[in-house]
Amino acid sequence: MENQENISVPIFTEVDRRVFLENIYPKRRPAVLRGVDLGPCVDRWTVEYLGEKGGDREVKVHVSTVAQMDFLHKNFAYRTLQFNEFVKRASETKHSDFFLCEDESYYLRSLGENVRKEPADLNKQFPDLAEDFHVPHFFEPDQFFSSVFRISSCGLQLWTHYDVMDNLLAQVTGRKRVVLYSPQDALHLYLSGDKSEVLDVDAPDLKRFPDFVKARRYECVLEPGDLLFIPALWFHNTLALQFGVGVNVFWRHLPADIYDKKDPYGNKDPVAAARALQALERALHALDELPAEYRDFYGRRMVQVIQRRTFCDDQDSDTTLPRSQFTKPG
Ligand SMILES: O=C(O)CCC(=O)C(=O)O
Repeated sequence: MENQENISVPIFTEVDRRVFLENIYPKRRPAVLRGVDLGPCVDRWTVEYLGEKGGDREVKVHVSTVAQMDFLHKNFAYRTLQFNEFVKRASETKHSDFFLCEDESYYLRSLGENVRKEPADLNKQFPDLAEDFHVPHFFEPDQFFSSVFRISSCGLQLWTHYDVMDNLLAQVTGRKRVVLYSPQDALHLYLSGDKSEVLDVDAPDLKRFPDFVKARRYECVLEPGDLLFIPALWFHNTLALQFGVGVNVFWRHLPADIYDKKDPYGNKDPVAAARALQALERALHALDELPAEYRDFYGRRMVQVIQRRTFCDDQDSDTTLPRSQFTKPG
């Protein structure tokens, strides 16, 4: 694709808690952490072992007949399978038992016990497998939000989206390509909520999405045993280059009361942001009372005010505290 260079996500080795907290975390940029001890899972998690230890508990999985899953137009189906059967099917390319077609692909994003209320936690849903996975101690325990299985058939791609928590994505087995975009490039990603409408990040439809080329593309290929730090709000798109098993651990970046309490997925906008977005809808509704020419004029003025008051082009600025806690009023 024209005009789009890849920026490689830096790879750090010999990362311990101190190195992470001093050199990586404050930059608020993605980083691959190679060689961190993830525990015996890296050697143990074969298809057979996962099936045996994960057992026959039921999981709700995505089933897709195409490589690029599209959440906005729902080009995949949700089906329920026993975990051991799911792992077996996800690891093969042709299936004797299938839902839609014999070469369908599978994806699991594990969920909490009470899907609507509780975040996923490997320790609760898969205690025997959780023992094999050592969560890196880079964050404070009270920042922990959820730990989520990400198990994917080879070739399956997950839509570009952001989450509101910091994320350590552990690629335990299999290789995975991850493409990322900065939150500062949000305007070029054609967002619908937390997802980009641009499905094919490698060959985007530039007639529909001409500004997509302006988004700076960051890329890395995760090897088995790698951890990827995805700071909150960074967009990511994953492509399983092989059948693979990952675990992503979400951590709160901000004080707990900033987040929506009814958010088991870690992707609902913080309460203040949701309020601001609702207020914007109300403001736009008020402009509807005016003719187009006036709407245009006041719309432009509003954009300018928003830009002046919120944009912060300095990537290294301190985003660890809400703005009101470090800007002088007035
Ligand atoms: O690894 C994947 O398949 C997706 C990861 C992801 O979207 C996440 O960790 O938020």
